[in-house]
Amino acid sequence: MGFFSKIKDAIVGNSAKQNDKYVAGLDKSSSSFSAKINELAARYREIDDDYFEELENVLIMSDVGVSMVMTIIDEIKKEVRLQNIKNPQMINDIIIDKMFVIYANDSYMTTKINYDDQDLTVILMVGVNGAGKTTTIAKLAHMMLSEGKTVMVAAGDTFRAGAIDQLAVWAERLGIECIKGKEGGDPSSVVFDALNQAKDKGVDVLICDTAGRLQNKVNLMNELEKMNRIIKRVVPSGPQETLLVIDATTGQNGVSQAQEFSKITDITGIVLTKMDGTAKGGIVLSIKDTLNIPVKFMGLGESMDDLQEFDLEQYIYGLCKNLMEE
Ligand SMILES: Nc1nc2c(ncn2[C@@H]2O[C@H](COP(=O)(O)OP(=O)(O)OP(=O)(O)O)[C@@H](O)[C@H]2O)c(=O)[nH]1
Ligand SMILES: [Mg+2]
Repeated sequence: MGFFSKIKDAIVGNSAKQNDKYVAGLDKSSSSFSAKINELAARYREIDDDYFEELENVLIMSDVGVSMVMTIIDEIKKEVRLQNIKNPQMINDIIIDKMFVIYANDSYMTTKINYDDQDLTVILMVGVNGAGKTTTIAKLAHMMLSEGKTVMVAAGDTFRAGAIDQLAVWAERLGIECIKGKEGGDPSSVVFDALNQAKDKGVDVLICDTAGRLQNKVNLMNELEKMNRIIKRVVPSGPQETLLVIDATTGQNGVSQAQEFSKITDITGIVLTKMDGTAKGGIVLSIKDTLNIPVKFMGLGESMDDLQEFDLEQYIYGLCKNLMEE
């Protein structure tokens, strides 16, 4: 059974299984994607080369990524031939299936945070400025607190004016401790300080903010290397997670940024922020295709509880629900 039918059976018409946050957060992407596919189906009487060319454009415009689109289109063509489908109205389930079968079958990718039972879990947040690192730290901390974990944050962005206060304000709201240094100071020494305090107090998780903007790539690389060295000195298995935060509204630029970052430091997971602000939800597929790093979380709004663990079925449902309802 394909994805389409599986998800349809599991989620459509079963409101208990529908995650409202996904549905609301992906509304822009969903409306745009479904509208375009439905519009194509209405305009074409028969599935022909022109139809496929337009379908290709729809996928590319949804930020799926060009090479991935080619593969998907090839697969759809094969299936259409195999099932001898002529009517574009009948193709929705094949499109959805082929888009996500590749994602799901390729490899199993965990979306769980790699918590350390034996030691402090250290999470490093990286990404270009404005991507949503600091906000995501607050959201993650909020999520962990609600799971009963103890959390501390380190204001490792000493570069941008106001960055320390921004994190400190979130920490106060969350009722957690924020370890900070001076603006313009050495971020690694802030992190070192935070590591020791977190260990002393037996905290479960330390989340470290970093600067998005350093003058150049070499500086950024050196900075992150130093931070990693210092973390390992205190927590040999750390950082257990280095999460790269990407602004989904930047589309293929975001994907290029991710490629650059993955050359600079080992990334264990991706957080896609501002999914609520984009109409091009296909970026998830593009990231999988170009980087093969799991998307672990999605930001679907600006408030504390607008972070969701990435769930492929909910994502597909959120993105394609208008194609699923009869
Ligand atoms: N709509 C929406 N806005 C978001 C989301 N995540 C972050 N933002 C907003 O994006 C803006 C930038 O977020 P920050 O968390 O400050 O980004 P940053 O990566 O820490 O930026 P720098 O500290 O400058 O490097 C803020 O206005 C956030 O409220 C999201 O999932 N959805
Ligand atoms: Mg920040």
